[in-house]
Amino acid sequence: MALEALIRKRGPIKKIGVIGMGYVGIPAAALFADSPVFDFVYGFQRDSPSSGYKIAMLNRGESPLKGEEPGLEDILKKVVTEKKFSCTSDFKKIADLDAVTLSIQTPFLNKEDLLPDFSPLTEGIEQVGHHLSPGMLVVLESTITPGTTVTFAREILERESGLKAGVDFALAHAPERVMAGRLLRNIREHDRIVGGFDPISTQRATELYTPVLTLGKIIPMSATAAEVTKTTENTFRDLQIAAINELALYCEAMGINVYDVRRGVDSLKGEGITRAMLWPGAGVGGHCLTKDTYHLERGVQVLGKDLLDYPVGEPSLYILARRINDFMPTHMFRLTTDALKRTGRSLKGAKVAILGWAFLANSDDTRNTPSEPYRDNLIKAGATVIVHDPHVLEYPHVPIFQHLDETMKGADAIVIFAGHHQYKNLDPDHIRALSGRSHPVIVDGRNMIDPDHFIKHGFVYKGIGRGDKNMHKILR
Ligand code: SAJ
Repeated sequence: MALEALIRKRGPIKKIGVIGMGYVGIPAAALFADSPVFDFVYGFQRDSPSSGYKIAMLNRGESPLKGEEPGLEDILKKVVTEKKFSCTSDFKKIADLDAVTLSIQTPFLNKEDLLPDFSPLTEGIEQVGHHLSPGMLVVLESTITPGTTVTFAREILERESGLKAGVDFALAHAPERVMAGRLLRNIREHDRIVGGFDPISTQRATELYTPVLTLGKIIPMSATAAEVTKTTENTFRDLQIAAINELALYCEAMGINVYDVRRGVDSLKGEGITRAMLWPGAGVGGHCLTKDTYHLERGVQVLGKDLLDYPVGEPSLYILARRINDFMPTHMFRLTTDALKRTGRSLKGAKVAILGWAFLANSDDTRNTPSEPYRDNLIKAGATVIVHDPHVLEYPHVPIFQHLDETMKGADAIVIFAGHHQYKNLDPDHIRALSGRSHPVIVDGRNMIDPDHFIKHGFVYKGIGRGDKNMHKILR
């Protein structure tokens, strides 16, 4: 029976499964369950030692997610009380459902060979395949390499079920666009890219997501176009950050202030005239921008193999952008070394205080933090390093201090890596007294302090993009 007839026979989507109770799956399941359009939602979670605890928590209407998620626990308590949602590790229940979404992380094993770690996602897809029934809709929400839905995922589903995509079941990719702290709002208000294996799959996936959107609209396309859209969103952001980082390095070399140039370029307004002038900084961390470029690159290598026309011998602009952003912690190391040298000190035996371990300002998220390679280089050079972060309480093998003064006692250099608001009003006199040095070094990786304020108090200043200040006269 053709897919359309199977779907018509099954009727509107009523029972939904969400696989992967993480920061993507939990709000998705809660919003599906809270919609009057749907009857019931199962949240599927492996009962593993590391995350099995989530099952009982979620069935009590409690969120296992760290950090504030406005409204999430209220909705969870509501849908659990109304018996519209329950969390289970019994994947056999998939067989009774009309639609299943998979929100399982796809980190990279290592950046060198662009091989994503698909094992957790594979296990989830196999589970769905085992219990797939005719007329069901399967949607992948994880960020995946372009081509994954219509090849890798489809092959597993067809092999495990004996059914065929586009004939017996609908298959789509609807990438998540959620950011911690705004999960529910993002799902409701962002437009939702919905990419089907075929038009019928796109239509069925549109039926699934429309009820949870408030301001957001559905943007239909093919599954592969949806995968390229998602990875491109972050690739282009990473590219824009690399562009301003490279400009900052140029401005330092030319002795000018990158923020003057940024303000100047930004002043060019008018329709159709856009310059995405983002902010130069000590580096790019997180689990989105550091990964999605490699997904896109791998996609074009696999899908566009031998078909890609590109300047011979030239590296991918996007990979080069990654290299520039990953160079920024190295540049911070150079700035630190040069600043210490200006007062006759070397890194060997110097005490360096790193302010900020989180990869993002005012956050406790430390994934792929640029502070880490910088700290590794300092230790290799024989420096003593102490790390401060008001939001990060612990990190494997790195002691993190929450008391700022403690961190700066006896420091030869203070280096700002995260734009936490605590670092906006550092007092030069106080820090100088704590450091006990006549000319302490301060390196500003996030444009948090006023250079003159510190230079006047005898500091040796270096700042990303501050070519106008980085060779200042040492006062006092
Ligand atoms: N960064 C800069 N300069 C900038 C902006 C960011 O150096 O101008 C650095 C940050 O310090 C951080 C890294 O880049 O180390 C990433 O920052 P981010 O603001 O992009 O935050 P992420 O990594 O959490 O990105 C997420 C992405 N959201 C999803 O994938 C759903 C991204 O698409 C969003 O654009 C971004 O949040 C956002 O705008 O908040």
